[in-house]
Amino acid sequence: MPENLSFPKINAERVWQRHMDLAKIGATDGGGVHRLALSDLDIEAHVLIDQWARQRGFTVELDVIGNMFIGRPGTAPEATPVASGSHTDTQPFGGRFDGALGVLAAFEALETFEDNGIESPRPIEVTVWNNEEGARFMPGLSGSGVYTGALALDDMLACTDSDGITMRACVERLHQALPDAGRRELGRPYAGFVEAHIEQATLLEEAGHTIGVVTDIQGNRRFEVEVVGDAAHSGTTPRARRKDAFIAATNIATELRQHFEVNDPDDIARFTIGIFDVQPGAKSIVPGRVEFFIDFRHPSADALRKLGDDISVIAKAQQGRCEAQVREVSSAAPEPFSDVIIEKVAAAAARHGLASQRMISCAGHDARFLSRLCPSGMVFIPCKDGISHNEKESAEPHDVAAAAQVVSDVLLELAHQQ
Ligand code: HGY
Ligand code: MN
Ligand code: MN
Repeated sequence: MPENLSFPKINAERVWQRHMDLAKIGATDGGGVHRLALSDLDIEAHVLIDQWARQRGFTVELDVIGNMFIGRPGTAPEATPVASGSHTDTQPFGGRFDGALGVLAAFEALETFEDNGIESPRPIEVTVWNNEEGARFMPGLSGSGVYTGALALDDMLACTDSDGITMRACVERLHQALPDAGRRELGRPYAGFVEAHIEQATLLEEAGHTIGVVTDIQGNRRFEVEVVGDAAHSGTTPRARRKDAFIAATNIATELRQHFEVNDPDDIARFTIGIFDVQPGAKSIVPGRVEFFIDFRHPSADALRKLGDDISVIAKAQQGRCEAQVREVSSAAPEPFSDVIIEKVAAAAARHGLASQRMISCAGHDARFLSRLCPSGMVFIPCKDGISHNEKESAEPHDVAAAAQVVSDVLLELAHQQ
């Protein structure tokens, strides 16, 4: 690493404007963004970023699972590249910064290197990981998961959305929209990865700190619960003869909520039922079937195992005359990030006088899977009141600029590292 490495200043106005321009694609009346993975709007976002990249002379590649790679060559082209990035897909009626910050902070770093004629031995890349949110195609993090070998390509390409459209068809549409993009093979190595993201909680805001130096990412377990009873006439069927799946499912959900509260006095566990589907969903039919989805997260592997295993026990105990089935659909262990990246993020914050603190990530991010491939880490900035996965999500221009500056510094150091 050269002793006298100088760190150029990023262009705060430009990176903010790029956020505002990207947020126009899928903008909602409520001030957020609705841009599901590889929807026409998300493909439009990829086309815009491709245009920006080509205007700057950067290379653009796509892989077979819909990830996008924007490159700036190094002086040692054979050297393994370093990268930074995140995702452009959003939650339904999500925010303007979740994902976009990580892509645009990295893109600003590349533009800053270009503006300053900076050379680095290693090539530097911006990555746009497909389907991070998992709102349209389950599971989420599938672009980075397939790229790093954590998820199987064919399984993910075969996934369908609620209209029966396959991920494969969406990836083909992305490739058709960007016919000049090069092809990237899955799993091409990196020498280091850093992802900027809004914190999506309130620790930084409460502490008055600008930068979160992320040390770990908590684990998760996700479950589908199916409760089957008997559909029946709501006017003629007495209680004694009902197998009401709604009653059974709500008893199960209530018992689970209480169980997770009693066993989590410090409010560390994150237990959420975000989907609750009552079928057939008619006014005069006693529900014969209910499906609901549990998202459970925790920083402790023991707590994930213990409390997660309790879910099917409680479902069976509360099913009454109905039949409850619990299916675990995905899980990920708590992961530490790389000390190399953690220390570079901390040093960059200090270098620019940005107040920082170490913290874990309670949300899932692509950096989790990049950790399988290379030393990886994350940098957080505050978002107002910790609001995210909500149209009201907001961040400040100076915090967005701080994220871009830290990413720029970390990438530059990594690109000079042996
Ligand atoms: O759900 C998550 O943690 C991520 O924001 N998709
Ligand atoms: Mn995100
Ligand atoms: Mn998200």
